[in-house]
Amino acid sequence: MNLPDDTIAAISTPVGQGGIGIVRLSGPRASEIADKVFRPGGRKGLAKAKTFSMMYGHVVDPASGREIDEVLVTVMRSPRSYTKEDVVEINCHGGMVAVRGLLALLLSEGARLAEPGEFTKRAFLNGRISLTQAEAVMDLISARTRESMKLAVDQLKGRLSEKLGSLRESLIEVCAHAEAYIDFPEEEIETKTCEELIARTGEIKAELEGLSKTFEEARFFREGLSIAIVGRPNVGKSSLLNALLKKDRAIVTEIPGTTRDTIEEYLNIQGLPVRIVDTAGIRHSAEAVEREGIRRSLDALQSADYAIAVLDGSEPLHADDMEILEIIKSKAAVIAINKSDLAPQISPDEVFLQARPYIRLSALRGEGIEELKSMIFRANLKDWEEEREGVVVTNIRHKQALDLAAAALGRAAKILAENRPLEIFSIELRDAADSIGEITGAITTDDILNRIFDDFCIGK
Ligand SMILES: Nc1nc2c(ncn2[C@@H]2O[C@H](COP(=O)(O)OP(=O)(O)O)[C@@H](O)[C@H]2O)c(=O)[nH]1
Ligand SMILES: [Mg+2]
Repeated sequence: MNLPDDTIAAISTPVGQGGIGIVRLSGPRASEIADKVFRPGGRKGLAKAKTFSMMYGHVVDPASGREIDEVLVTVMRSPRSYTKEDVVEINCHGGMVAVRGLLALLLSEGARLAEPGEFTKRAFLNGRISLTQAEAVMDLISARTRESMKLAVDQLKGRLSEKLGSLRESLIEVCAHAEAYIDFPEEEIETKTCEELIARTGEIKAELEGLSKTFEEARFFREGLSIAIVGRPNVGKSSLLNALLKKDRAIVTEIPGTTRDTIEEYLNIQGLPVRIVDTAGIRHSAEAVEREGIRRSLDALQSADYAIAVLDGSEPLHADDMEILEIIKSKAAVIAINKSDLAPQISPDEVFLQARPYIRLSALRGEGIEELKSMIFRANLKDWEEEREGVVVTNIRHKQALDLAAAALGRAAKILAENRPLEIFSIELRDAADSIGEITGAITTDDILNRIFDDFCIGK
């Protein structure tokens, strides 16, 4: 892979109005290009500026000599910068015109518009960070809760890549050990050595599987846990959504069928980012528009990680309720028996309730809501208390590669146990090492890089 040699520029702050807007440059010509549009307040230009110093001055259009904005410029020289290249950051006023005008000038002076994530990609290509660290940058930016952010920061510090790096090294050692026998075929491999190789392979496999298993729960902190609120019309689904959010988000009326489409909102449950979807009531007899709403409800239910099935506790169970309970049978779910402020008509020992966690609550009065949140947290994060302090995997790409590596090691151990040739054993081991290398970026392809950095934001 060729190392980049041109100079890129992009707006690094969000689009819109703000106090400050930052345009960033990286590459060998960063300070030269910035200098062309910068009129320093003092005597020194950017080319002479000390690294990590900030200079005051104006951006001037070199063609017309017209002053564009008043700015502060930071110069960070290679290799001690975000990308390991020369980096210049220009802080200008945070209006759309100012930032865009500045960027346009830099592009006309020879910078190239950066692709999404290209600064971080350069930090990776130039060897400053691993691939998992680069991915953590984006996780950090998109984190919705502190807990999510903590996991991203851990990964950014390199905890995961260090762990994987050392596992990969161990694998390569085992491989070298085995290959010594391939190179000297006259030396018969002893049973004891063979057992050792199998044992080491098994240990590494177990570590990989342990890491892969953390994904089950840790992924929720990166992707968010998605929950669908379902139930027949008028049981209080929208009221429950509002109570969970502590605001009037969804329209609540006594008229059945008020919610026609799904409504999505975000919620933070003890650090767990949750995407919650309020759905249209599911019932049998319905006209066309309502039927479309119901279809969407069922879609939302299907794609959700978890469901809250709402019942109206002030009415006896209805055929539609039974149908909904049937639909969610194969789903991780809690049953919320709403309207606990009214006289109860559903008794807890009605059969179906036995098999499911349930809670009585009143969306109207806000009673039982915190308890419901705790139930959701506990149900989805059973092992989290133990796992959260260790190294965890939050990214599906990492999990899939770990699984591939573990499978290859499983095959490898079997090959030795069956006295098949060491050559095949070592091929499986090398495959496993390659899969791990693809996670950290020790081994990479343009394809992997494009897939990762295409999801980044511009200017990062
Ligand atoms: N008494 C009582 N009424 C409620 C409660 N939750 C919702 N309701 C009422 O039930 C009706 C339907 O509520 P809504 O949230 O629109 O139900 P949805 O159709 O399932 O979304 C409204 O008149 C609400 O005020 C509750 O906990 N107690
Ligand atoms: Mg509703």
